[in-house]
Amino acid sequence: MTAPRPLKIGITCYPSVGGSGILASELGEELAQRGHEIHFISYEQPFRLPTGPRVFFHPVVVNSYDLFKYPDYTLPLSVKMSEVSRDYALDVLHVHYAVPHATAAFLACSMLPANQRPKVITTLHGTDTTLLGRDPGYGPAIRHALEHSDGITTVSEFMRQETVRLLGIKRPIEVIHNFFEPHPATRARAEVRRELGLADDEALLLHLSNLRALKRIDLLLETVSRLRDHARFKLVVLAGDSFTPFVEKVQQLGLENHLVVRERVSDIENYLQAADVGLFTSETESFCLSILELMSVGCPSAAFAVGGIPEVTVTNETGLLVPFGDTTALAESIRGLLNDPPRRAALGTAARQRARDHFSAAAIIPRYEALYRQVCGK
Ligand code: GMT
Repeated sequence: MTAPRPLKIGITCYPSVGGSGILASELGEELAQRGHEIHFISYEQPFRLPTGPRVFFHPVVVNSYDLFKYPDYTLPLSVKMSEVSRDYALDVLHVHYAVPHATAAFLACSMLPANQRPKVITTLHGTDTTLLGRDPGYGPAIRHALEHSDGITTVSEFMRQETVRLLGIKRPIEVIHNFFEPHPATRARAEVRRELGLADDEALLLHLSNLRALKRIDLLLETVSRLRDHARFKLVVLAGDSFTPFVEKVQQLGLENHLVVRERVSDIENYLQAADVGLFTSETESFCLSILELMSVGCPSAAFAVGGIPEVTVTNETGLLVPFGDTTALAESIRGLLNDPPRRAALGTAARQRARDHFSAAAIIPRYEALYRQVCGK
């Protein structure tokens, strides 16, 4: 049997630091390694843009006009998507995060003759459904774009159910969980811990996020302040945005000596492998890619059991989950883990195995490839 021909795939995502953009970039990298031709279309190079053959980047140029009170991105994006689809004869346009990417894909296809239209796959990542989906100014447009996508995927079963509940989508929605494939660390664990100022007997609690309101950094700081008198540790925050708004709270809680912040880190594997426990306090997450990133290097996390997080990590097997808002229980969980290195190691080993079995590139990329082939065959 001959191998199926490689596909030409356009990927539109947010290029900034954020789970959906990271996932889209890694997906493009994995697909290119499998022989497909990948065309990223966005206003900037994705934060972790893969390099190598078969990977292209097409910038969207947005001009500003005095006439407009609000700059428009959707129209120039849709024009670029239609041009790239036509010029490179794309088979598939895969858009990550519905707003405005799914609408732009719909417009892009409308601008092309029927025989030049790529198939459109929309992957819903989180607040495109849970926040914008319930906004009357966005919901109907998101629903319309989804109804016209050739395939819809969500990154967790939680997200699938929310999409049905909030947007009333009746068409099949395929759950394809996120994946993560760690690159090898380039610095030794001891060196990274030294750089972060950790003493030999201090544990490294790691938090990675874009610090948006729903990440509940207030609860993160509250949790570590409860831990302060019971353990030797530093909280390291890899921040995708400025940490300045939280400095006052850090001072109020007297946590200055327990906190290290690094902004816009791109070599995250170096920090992942240096961590002892991950700590997350989001009020909602469709998935929480950061927990998976830590699992993939054998590090368990403690978090609130919200949204899709229980699909990613299993409490008492690969990490620890407590009810939302219970910072006392969260601090207790971490204290238990720090005081019991064999248990921490066992959870970490199980976490790495679960990441490999369920959320590795080998487990997930064939699912996307099968979906592309299925819609292209229609
Ligand atoms: O939906 C968002 O808030 C943005 C999005 C992002 O771009 O970071 O985050 C979502 O997508 C990630 C990748 O699929 C998930 O790991 C995050 O859990 C999810 N965030 C939320 O659901 C709040």
